[in-house]
Amino acid sequence: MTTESRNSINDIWGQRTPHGPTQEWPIRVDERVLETPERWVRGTCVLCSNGCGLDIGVKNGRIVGVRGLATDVTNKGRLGPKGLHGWVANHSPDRLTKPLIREDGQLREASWNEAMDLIVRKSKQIVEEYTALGIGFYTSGQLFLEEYYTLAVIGKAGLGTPHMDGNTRLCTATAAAALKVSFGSDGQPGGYEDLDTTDTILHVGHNIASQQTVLWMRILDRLAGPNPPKIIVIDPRCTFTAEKATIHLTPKVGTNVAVLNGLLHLILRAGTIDQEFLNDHTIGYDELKATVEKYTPELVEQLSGVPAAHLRAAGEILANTKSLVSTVLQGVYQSMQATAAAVQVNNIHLVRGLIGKPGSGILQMNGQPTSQNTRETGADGDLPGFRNWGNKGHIEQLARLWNVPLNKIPHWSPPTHAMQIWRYAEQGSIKMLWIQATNPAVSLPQLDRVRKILHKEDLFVVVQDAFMTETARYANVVLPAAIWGEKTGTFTNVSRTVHISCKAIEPPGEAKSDLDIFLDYAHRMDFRDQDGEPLIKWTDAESAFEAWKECTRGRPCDYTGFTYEKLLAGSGIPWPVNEANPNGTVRLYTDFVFPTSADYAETYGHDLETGAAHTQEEYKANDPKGRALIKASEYREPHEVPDDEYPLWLTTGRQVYHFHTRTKTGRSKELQEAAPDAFVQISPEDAATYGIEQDDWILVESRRGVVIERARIGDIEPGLVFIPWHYGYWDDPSRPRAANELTLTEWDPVSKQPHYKYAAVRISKYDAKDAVPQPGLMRRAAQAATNLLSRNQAEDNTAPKSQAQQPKTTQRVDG
Ligand SMILES: Nc1nc2c(c(=O)[nH]1)N[C@H]1C(S)=C(S)[C@@H](COP(=O)(O)OP(=O)(O)OC[C@H]3O[C@@H](n4cnc5c(=O)[nH]c(N)nc54)[C@H](O)[C@@H]3O)O[C@H]1N2
Ligand SMILES: Nc1nc2c(c(=O)[nH]1)N[C@H]1C(S)=C(S)[C@@H](COP(=O)(O)OP(=O)(O)OC[C@H]3O[C@@H](n4cnc5c(=O)[nH]c(N)nc54)[C@H](O)[C@@H]3O)O[C@H]1N2
Ligand code: SF4
Ligand SMILES: [Mo]
Repeated sequence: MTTESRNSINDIWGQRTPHGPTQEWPIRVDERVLETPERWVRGTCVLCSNGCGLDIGVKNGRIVGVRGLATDVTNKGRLGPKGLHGWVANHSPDRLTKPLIREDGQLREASWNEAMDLIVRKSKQIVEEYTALGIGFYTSGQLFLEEYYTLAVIGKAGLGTPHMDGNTRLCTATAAAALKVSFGSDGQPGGYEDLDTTDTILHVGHNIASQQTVLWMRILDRLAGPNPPKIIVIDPRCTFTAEKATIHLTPKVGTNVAVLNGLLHLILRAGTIDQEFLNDHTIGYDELKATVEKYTPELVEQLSGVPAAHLRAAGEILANTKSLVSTVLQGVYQSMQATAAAVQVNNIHLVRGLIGKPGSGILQMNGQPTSQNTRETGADGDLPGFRNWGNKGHIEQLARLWNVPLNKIPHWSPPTHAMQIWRYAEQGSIKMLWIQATNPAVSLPQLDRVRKILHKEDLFVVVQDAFMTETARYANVVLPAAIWGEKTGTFTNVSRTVHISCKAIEPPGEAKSDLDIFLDYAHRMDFRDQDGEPLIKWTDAESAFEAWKECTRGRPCDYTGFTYEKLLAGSGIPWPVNEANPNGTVRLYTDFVFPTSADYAETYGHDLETGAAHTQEEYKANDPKGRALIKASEYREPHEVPDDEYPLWLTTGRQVYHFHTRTKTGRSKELQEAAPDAFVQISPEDAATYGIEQDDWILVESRRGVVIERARIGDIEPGLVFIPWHYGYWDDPSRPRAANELTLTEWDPVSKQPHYKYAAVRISKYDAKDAVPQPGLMRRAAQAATNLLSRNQAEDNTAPKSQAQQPKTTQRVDG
């Protein structure tokens, strides 16, 4: 019998528990169990970056429900719809339970020994013939810290390949880049606690109401209490978040820098800058002043479409507020001038001195639950412990720690970013690509290209996942992974708060944790240190964590004061945790000293326009020595803009009920029924122009591909269409429907994050039965549909399912 504290599908955020700036956020425990658990095991939700503490209810070796952890600083007991429902995927009957090996074009079951032996033979052969540069790793923002660190050491000190990055490149590379540009290192300056007291909240390209539902509950509770904060939202769509805004600015996609420069212009003009803070703690203000001078509200209106009066109203709030929390996410990170725009948000805080003080903080948001750890451990294009690849001293620290020769660790250039790894695989210099916990055949831009790469005969693809994803179908070897609830590990949320999540049940069949898979690989590859001892000296999650702690000593993300025991004590704790801060650190930079000095900084900076990296010498010549860096940027037009042929803008994003490619949420009956299929959201004006009615089928075409979706009309600016990108082909291969068929292969020059948030498209009404096939068009649609499945499973299925088969949804357009 299901017991739930609320129906989170209909009531996404639950009852208000109002609080004012002087009160603590009250406790409210959310729970959903299918049966009464025999025991509760400590866990943490992995379905977004919020990191909500919870208990996993277990009965007869199965998960039967979850309950929010009342003592946890992050959520005080609350859980959102994904947290309350997503765990059912653990027991889905279609979990992968055995390794698979491709033989004669077909995947067949194999033993672990056989599968790992094949991977090891292949690795050795490639290293021998082409060096370790023939091997690339494409990892995730969804493994645990201990797993990433093990992988990072394997890649950097075992094999010695620079080709390792995560899907975090698609997700939070810009968060890291913007923090490095302004403050010298990754690490969020503020904490969630600042939301409890702040006067103003600025959300830029972030639909927090849908994407971090529990953090939004915290804000809703402020709005319901005394002295509520003002809220400014910058988003071209009318989202759930925008509904609550004091001021909602709706710029054209890709114009964030114009809008933010306009806001800076208004703040400077108001004369409310903190001159003393600027003099003592920053460098670069004069350049910013000169740059934003010309971004008058009138010019910004011309560039972005935001009415001058709206911009002025937002500028007035930002110029006068006594405290400010800003959150930034994909509407910035995946849009034009990503890093440049994210940095302008940092600049708003710096010019007003609103940083390192209670109620003032910047959350350059994360999206995935553990993407902070991909970055910390260097399993992405960074080095472990926020070290600087251009600083020889930092490489020496790692060489000493791992006891390997300095030159074993690739540091002659920055680690290869994901988009380049895929390019190398396309070109053939990467011969083996090991993909873990990510589903690029749905999540990367320009899917037709991605499928072709995965399909290449000379690319050996290993996929490590819990399900037979669209990507796994292309693999040469599939490794069945244990997931959340089936393994122990730690991870860090966007508020720098580290949580532990424990093993509650056994994984299905022969599935193994990613940590055990990596350890097995290291053992079989016989990686050694300079003394001939095994390179990887740990054997389980806790010993991996202990090893990691040493790697962070003295770095901004100092973990040395953590233990598993401390993490189990009842709440998450924000790093740094060390001798000086045994109970963690809610807010960074309270002394206004930033990690920018040349010997400490994680980066020597980039030109925001071209992405060109500065050298150590250049940086040292003007060592900021602890001052924050103010970097200005001119607005540049997006790379692809609507024209006669493709007259509309496309943007893509998420819905509240699904997580990414739905491998978990799509297996929850309740979540899937709440959001059963993709759609294309269009304005009433455009619907009238094209003669389109609610729920009509629409053909959407870009220069790269086509999709066929149903129309949802409303809550969007004319000229813009939106498609949620959650829907691939594992549960419906009948029509091209993945938004990434349409998106473009371009990326930000600094963060290298791809641009998912704009592309030029055209739309037309599509009737599967009556459509007169247009030459070219139908061929492309047909080709797209047949390419959707794998080498061995492609079906010729060119038209959408009949309309009767498709569930009609009456639900409002989700923000
Ligand atoms: N329910 C749910 N929650 C999630 C996830 C999920 O899949 N589902 N995924 C998690 C992950 S990994 C991430 S990264 C986050 C993402 O969280 P968000 O960034 O909030 O999600 P998106 O919907 O991708 O994009 C946010 C908004 O950007 C707007 N936008 C598009 N183009 C522009 C632009 O040029 N400028 C501006 N200012 N806005 C623009 C879109 O209209 C959209 O509302 O969510 C996390 N939480
Ligand atoms: N058009 C468009 N595309 C986008 C975006 C967008 O806004 N628009 N957003 C981008 C963003 S921000 C992100 S984060 C990416 C996400 O894109 P993906 O990472 O491709 O999406 P997921 O569905 O989360 O894939 C995670 C996979 O890991 C598996 N998995 C879960 N837990 C484990 C585990 O413990 N071990 C292993 N081995 N596997 C596990 C899941 O079954 C799933 O297949 O997509 C990007 N793509
Ligand atoms: S807000 Fe995020 S971490 Fe919290 S319950 Fe929802 S999905 Fe899980
Ligand atoms: Mo993400």
